[in-house]
Amino acid sequence: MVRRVNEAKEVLLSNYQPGGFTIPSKGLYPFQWKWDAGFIAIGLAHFDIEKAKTEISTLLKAQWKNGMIPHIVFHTDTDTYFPGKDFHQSNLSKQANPDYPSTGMVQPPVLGFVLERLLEIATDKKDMLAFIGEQLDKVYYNHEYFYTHRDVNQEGLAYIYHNWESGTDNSPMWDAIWETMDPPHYKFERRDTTHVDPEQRPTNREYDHYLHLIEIAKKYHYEDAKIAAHSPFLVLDPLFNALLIKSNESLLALYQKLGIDNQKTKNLKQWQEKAINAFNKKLWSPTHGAYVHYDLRNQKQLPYISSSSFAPLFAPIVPPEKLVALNQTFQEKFSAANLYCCASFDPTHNGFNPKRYWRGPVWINMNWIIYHGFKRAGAIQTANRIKEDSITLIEKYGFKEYFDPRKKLENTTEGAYGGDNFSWSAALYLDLIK
Ligand code: 9YW
Repeated sequence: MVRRVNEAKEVLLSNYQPGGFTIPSKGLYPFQWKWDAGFIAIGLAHFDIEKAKTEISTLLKAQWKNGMIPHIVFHTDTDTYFPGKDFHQSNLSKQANPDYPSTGMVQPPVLGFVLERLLEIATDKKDMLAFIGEQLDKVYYNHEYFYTHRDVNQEGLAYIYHNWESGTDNSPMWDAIWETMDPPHYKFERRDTTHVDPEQRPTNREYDHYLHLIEIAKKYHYEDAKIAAHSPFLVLDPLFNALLIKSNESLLALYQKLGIDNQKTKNLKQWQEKAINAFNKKLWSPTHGAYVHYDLRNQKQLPYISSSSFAPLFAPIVPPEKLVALNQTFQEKFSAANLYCCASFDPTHNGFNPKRYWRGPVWINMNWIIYHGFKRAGAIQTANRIKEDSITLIEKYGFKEYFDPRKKLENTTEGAYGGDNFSWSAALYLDLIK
């Protein structure tokens, strides 16, 4: 198939904004999203290193006083997205950054390993290392925030209080939590469904749950301890915590490159050891042969396998015996010859939906994480399959937001869904073809 390198660059440049950040997709997502910014910077680094650095520094300017980096930064005024800044009201929090209206929640902690990747890509290593030196403590404070404000049991694992914090917004695994809630039927006007077929998006009732969790957080002025005490959604997510552990590892490597050995690196090492132990104790399910989510509010594992179950492969987490079982689960459920890798939810489960958002479709950022995971584990064939499938999907369908895992579709108009010219699909394509 024909390479789409120039198109990928055009997607990123056309989504780049004068404020020094890149929107994920025109119309649909008009602000800066946290984990998107990280993946986008990796793509930009392949052809415009200055923009890659700016993407990160713009995001970090919006950091809260307590170290939190928000999930969306509302750099501009536009009412084409719901829920926007007037709904989230970050100014309710004493910790918020008054100069940057944002949401009061987070997204997966990608910045540590993104900075490490930027250093690998940069040709001028000295310049990039100087940039990293300016930013690294900010990322450290973000990790400190997770371990001091988001770890209710002080066990080394950070909780999320909203499905949007997971990045995997409407995964079927949240259904078990929605069943414990009965939120009001809110009156609101969805904006996403004016851009994308509602069949490919969450339902209105799902949005009631999403909004209700935010209302609870707002009631407590986004104070973490109060949210932890009152939110019906309190989850230890294997994707989120695996990326945090991976980023800890990257921060330590980068501090070492900068010749820094201090209290921060000591703390990182301590958090890391505790986190890896707790991860394997609490998030491993022998029944599933995979890592799963843990519902802290109801004190039980959520019995579902998803692409998040394999994210630990990307970090120094998985011991040899678990690696064998995890690989077997992956081969049995996710690598069927009639499917592109990797479905975002267990394709053998009846909750699997190949078209709807995080309930089944392939996402390029998850593929990038799992590809690096299998590579790290030495499973090169599987890693290459994931890489090749990602490249094929993009070359076949373009830079869509998510892709149908089924190779044979009844209808030829199917295959790729959600937003068009989606930034992280373009960015990570540029990285994967290297
Ligand atoms: C939303 C921006 C975001 C991603 C999320 C993805 C989707 C929708 O788009 O969220 O309204 O926030 O689920 O992971 O960061 O690309």
